[in-house]
Amino acid sequence: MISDYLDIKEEVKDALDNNKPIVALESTIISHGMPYPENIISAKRSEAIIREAGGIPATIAIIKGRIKIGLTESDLDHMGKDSGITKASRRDMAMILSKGMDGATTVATTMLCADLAGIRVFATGGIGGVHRNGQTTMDVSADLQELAGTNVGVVCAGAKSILDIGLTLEYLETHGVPVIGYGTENFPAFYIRESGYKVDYRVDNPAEIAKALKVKWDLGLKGGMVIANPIPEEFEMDKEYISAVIDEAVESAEKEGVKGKGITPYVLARLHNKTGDKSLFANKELVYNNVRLAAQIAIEYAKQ
Ligand code: PSU
Ligand code: MN
Repeated sequence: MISDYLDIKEEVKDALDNNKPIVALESTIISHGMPYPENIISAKRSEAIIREAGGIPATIAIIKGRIKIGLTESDLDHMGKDSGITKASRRDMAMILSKGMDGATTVATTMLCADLAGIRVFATGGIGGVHRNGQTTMDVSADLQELAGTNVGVVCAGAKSILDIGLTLEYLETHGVPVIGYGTENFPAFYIRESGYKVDYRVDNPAEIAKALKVKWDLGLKGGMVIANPIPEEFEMDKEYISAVIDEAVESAEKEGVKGKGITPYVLARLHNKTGDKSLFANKELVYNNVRLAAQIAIEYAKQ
């Protein structure tokens, strides 16, 4: 039984039983996406924003081989402080659970676990995608495959241009994943509001997004939806500046021979170091902006 592997926190269980709005949050962003202690500050602030907006947060992680749906404060501290926690993507789940290990859930595994629990809305910073040169290396984030098949709406600030955004959008199109722009026609690129690529549809209010999710799943169209929410203007970074830093970080990863699941965390850490934490500040603000929108979508979704 699936329930044998899940520990659902009491308030999340209550929310599930009573159709209250819930927003799932990932833990790779805590353990591998941001440095300590900003990672924990950001995780707690995200939960608080969801509550202020009238939702229930459910941060997801694997602790001692158990899938936790909703973390306690000490769980959050553990995920942020312990530097040895494995980044858990879909392929890692069975081993991490059977060995009783800890695992930080990526977008892919947070979707997977949210779906197991019955949570339909999830907020993060940026999704993984097709890496630059992915047509040769075949480095395509498992996040995209999960979006293709798992029924969870993912609110994000687009994808970082450490990836090939054009190929990422092609992949999503092939797999039937709608890409929605919240208040914009342009697919955002994390630190900047416009990547130069278009979204499939622009939607200007959370109720319309909730309706689209319901219609999609009512029709039996399996898979998620990318709800791309641009970073607020006041926090947007300078395009030339951040592009140059990203190029340098991607080159450095190549030169150092960083491979596989180590690439994204390596590049993120390098960006934070090279920008004197300017990118970390932007990262936190765009996450807060995303969790706020996700709470509004979850509230509308619960009304249907
Ligand atoms: N992008 C970010 N911050 C992150 C991640 C991506 O800006 O923390 C994390 C997410 O958990 C995402 C994962 O699911 O990296 C993708 O890793 P990979 O490229 O190895 O699939
Ligand atoms: Mn990869």
